[in-house]
Amino acid sequence: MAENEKYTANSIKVLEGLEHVRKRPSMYIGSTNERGLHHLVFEVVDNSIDEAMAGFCTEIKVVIHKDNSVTVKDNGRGIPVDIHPKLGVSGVEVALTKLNAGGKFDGKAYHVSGGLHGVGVSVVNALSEYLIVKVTRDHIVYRQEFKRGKPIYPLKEIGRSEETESGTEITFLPDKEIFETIDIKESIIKPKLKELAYLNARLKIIFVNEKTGLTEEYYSEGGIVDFIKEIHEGQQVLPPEPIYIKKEDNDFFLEIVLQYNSGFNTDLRSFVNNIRTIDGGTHESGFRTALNRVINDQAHQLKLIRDSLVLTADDIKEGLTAIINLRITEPQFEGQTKTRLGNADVKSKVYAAVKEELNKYFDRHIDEIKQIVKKAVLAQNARLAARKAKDLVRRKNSLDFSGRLPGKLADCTTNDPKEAELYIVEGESAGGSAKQGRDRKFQAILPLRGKILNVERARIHNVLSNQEIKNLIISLGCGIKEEFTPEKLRYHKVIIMTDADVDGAHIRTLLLTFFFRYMRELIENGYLYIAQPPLYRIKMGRKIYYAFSDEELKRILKEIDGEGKAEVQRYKGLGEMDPQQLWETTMDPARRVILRVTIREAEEADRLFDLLMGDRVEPRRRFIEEHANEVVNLDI
Ligand code: 0RA
Repeated sequence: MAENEKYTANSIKVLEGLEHVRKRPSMYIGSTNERGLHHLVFEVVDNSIDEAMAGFCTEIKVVIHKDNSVTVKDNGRGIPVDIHPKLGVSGVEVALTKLNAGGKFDGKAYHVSGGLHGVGVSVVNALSEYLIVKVTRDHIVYRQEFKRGKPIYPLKEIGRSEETESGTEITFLPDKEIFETIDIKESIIKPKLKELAYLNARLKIIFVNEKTGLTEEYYSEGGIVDFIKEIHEGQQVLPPEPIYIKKEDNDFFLEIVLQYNSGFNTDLRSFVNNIRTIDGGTHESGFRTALNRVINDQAHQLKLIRDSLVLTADDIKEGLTAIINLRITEPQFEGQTKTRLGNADVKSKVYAAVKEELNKYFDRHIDEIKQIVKKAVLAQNARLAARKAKDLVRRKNSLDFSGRLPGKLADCTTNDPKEAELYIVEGESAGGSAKQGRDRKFQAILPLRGKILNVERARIHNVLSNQEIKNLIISLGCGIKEEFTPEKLRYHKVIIMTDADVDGAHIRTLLLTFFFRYMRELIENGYLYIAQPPLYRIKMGRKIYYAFSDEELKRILKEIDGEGKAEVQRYKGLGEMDPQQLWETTMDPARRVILRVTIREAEEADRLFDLLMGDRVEPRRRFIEEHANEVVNLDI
């Protein structure tokens, strides 16, 4: 293939690449909103920062012009101007038109890759209405201009600069056809440049905003140590001088600064190749693990705490501010916003480095480790005390009517306890009928899962861990035992409504026992009742009768004898009554019979309960013998 054919083929490829950037800008810069717009600026700045990290650049100037064009100028080596042997164009043109060329053919240690930065200045070029690059090398100044990524003319020599030996200056105007807005904001650019000056000690960054007239210089001799001092300005700190550690080899640079303040928060800021990793990652986790390890080891070695005591991560991080500045060759940024470091090997490398360097530091700073351990112990004690207090409050609150009412409670509309009634109903189906049949103005229904209650009845002593009982306590709102507050009771009639069978009797006994032991006053005040559902329904022609006992059934049948054939239905459970029947027979205040529970009855139930559930075999046997007939009857 002839040279010129090769060149033509290459430039077609290049143009196709830049076309794609313009067609799908979000694939390269994340979005075309304000965020994407500012990525352009940082992309260009990153290239100059790379040059500074490589040790060839000491000064970067960023200018926002009135028309929102931006100039980034550095005094690095300058993008190579010689003709690229394969591509046949200048290095400058390659850097600005070839995707992912990035201008870095030297394989230099840490330049940005992955993430949203690091896509290369060619992307900025493709998304700019125009871009002008000026390169100075050996005092010779070169220039090239582009329009929407395409060169207007090849790189040309335009003169000499006596004061500048080398450097790169790029001016670009973001393309209004691409971006939702091209308003470059000081509030976004300025803090980032400031941060970059801290992350790159002894690099001078000049920021000029011609739109606002602002000119500022950011320069830090101490780097991240100055950074943490600024964060902690005016605060009480420990130790007085921040702890600084550093580890560096061929393709790994790590520096960390840490210091405590008297607050309770943790401020961990990590950066990888100058990019903030807000979602953390392997470098952060390596640091945390090492810090916890070293502080515990030191505390034990120096016998500052007993062997069995472990300071947790929570204890150690309270009031901690730390800045991690990591540079590696091939960072893998993960997550939606590419703000978490994923490189697996980084964790162990950071861990080892921090452990070694921090131990070295503490070996020479005994006073500092003593004070830090003291602070962590204090944090631990405070945390344990706080947890205890919280648990106590929680335990109280769970039985307190301060939170929400249970979902199972169908409450009444009145707020006046004097007229309000609570029906405690055995079983969900009877509960459903009661909800439909009630007068919702003053009658509330709390269904209890009878089976569960019944199975758990033996554990009355753990009654407070039973969800059904908890619901009951919360519904009543008045607390229990010593904390029982009658003024808070939400219903002045509490009515137990259970089936007329042996399970129902068990549950009634359990509830009576509960009230007797936990809310005795409720009984003493005469608020507790037992509903009397009918046992039989007698239908004679169009007339309906209800009988509440066998005697009553006999009496009714006698009375209506001769009027025809009576249909008798025995109710085996509340669930067999429809809502209307339940209302008529058991809930309508005008027609129902409810029995007020006396203390004597509740006490009897409590004794009965103990007798039936307790461990005392002898009295139980005697009881069953004495009441054998009743028990048999109940079980039918
Ligand atoms: C490739 C090689 C060299 C420097 C650069 C790129 C470079 C790129 C940019 C972008 C903005 N400022 C920059 N400064 C330098 C090294 C050239 C050499 O070896 O002399």
